[in-house]
Amino acid sequence: MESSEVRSTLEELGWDPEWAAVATASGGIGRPARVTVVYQDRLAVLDDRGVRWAALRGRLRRRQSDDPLAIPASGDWVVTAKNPGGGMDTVEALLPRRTCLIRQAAGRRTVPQVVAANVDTVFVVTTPNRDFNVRRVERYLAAIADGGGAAAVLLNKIDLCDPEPWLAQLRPLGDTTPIYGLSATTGLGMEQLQPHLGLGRTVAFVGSSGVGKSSLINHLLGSERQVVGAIRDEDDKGRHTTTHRELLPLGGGAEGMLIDTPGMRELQLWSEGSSVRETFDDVEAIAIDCRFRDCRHRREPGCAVRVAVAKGRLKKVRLAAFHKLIDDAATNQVQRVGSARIATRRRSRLARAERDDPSGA
Ligand SMILES: Nc1nc2c(ncn2[C@@H]2O[C@H](COP(=O)(O)OP(=O)(O)OP(=O)(O)O)[C@@H](O)[C@H]2O)c(=O)[nH]1
Ligand SMILES: [Mg+2]
Ligand SMILES: [Zn+2]
Repeated sequence: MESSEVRSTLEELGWDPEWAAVATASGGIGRPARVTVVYQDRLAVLDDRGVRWAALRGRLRRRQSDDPLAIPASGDWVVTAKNPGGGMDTVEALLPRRTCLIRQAAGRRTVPQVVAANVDTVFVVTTPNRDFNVRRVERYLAAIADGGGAAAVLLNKIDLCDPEPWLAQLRPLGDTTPIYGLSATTGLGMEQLQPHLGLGRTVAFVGSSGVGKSSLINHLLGSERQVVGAIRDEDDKGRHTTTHRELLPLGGGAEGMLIDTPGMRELQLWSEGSSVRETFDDVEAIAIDCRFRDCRHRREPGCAVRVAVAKGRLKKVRLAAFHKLIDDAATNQVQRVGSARIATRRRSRLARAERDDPSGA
């Protein structure tokens, strides 16, 4: 672990009276600390004394084997205690999250995984090159809406081309989500991130490998703290340089905390479907005129949404993306309910086939 870590007060780390009340209610006795990095058997936590290792108490470890969401993640607040037997401190309690970004972890089964917790704003980073994909950004926004934090879309690397046509493609994603063009390399537009930072505030960077999440973080930190890796010439994709999610206080007189994340192949939505509708407020606005209140805009008679597509008032790809998200959310819900019971062989085979289907990506 780095010894040159920045010292922060608990308040700077985001602690407030509400958290104190929650900690008391949790029954965990000890010191509050914020999780920075999580490894298999231990985690690094940060408090006003600096950073140290901690291990989960048996009770918490047993709970997490039933519930993957009980595993602490970067950004979580925990209550820690000295280990009477010496050695690493123990994590006594995981405090309920205010916001959390969840994805489906890759693996044999569909398991939810917390990407980052207690984040005020999630920055979805994308780039004006061959890796650009509006639909992917849309999926990120839906997952963020589910988790409860605010979102902003960052079009990074605008030093490479005229960003306007790319920004124009992102703007229809919503009136409430800010879209910023910027460059980690030249610093152009970086000031747009400042309103999201500040005392006790936490932002997280998500997006495909190679979009420049770590570069943006280094620029904000004013140091080469995070390793950065070149993208591939053949398709502009990154090489998965960052391997761990990590919380980093800004320090150096600046207030706020940053969470770097490894580039995800696909943030597979973990969603109830309701926020899908929020993300597609343009589709919903037209759907008011559908004959049926629960119209799915597929083959129902009197569907105003399909009329809008036919008349060119709504893009066909936009409706397709809407359907795709609804389908993903439904699949996830089925799999989640399924895994809570005893999964039959057949069901897990089905889930696997669905996950491995490349057309479903
Ligand atoms: N031209 C230009 N290149 C950039 C900019 N930001 C990042 N890069 C380059 O893009 C490549 C990838 O940057 P990273 O910061 O490693 O990307 P990342 O999103 O952290 O990638 P992973 O850790 O793999 O998820 C590096 O070669 C960076 O130098 C930018 O604003 N402009
Ligand atoms: Mg990185
Ligand atoms: Zn309809």
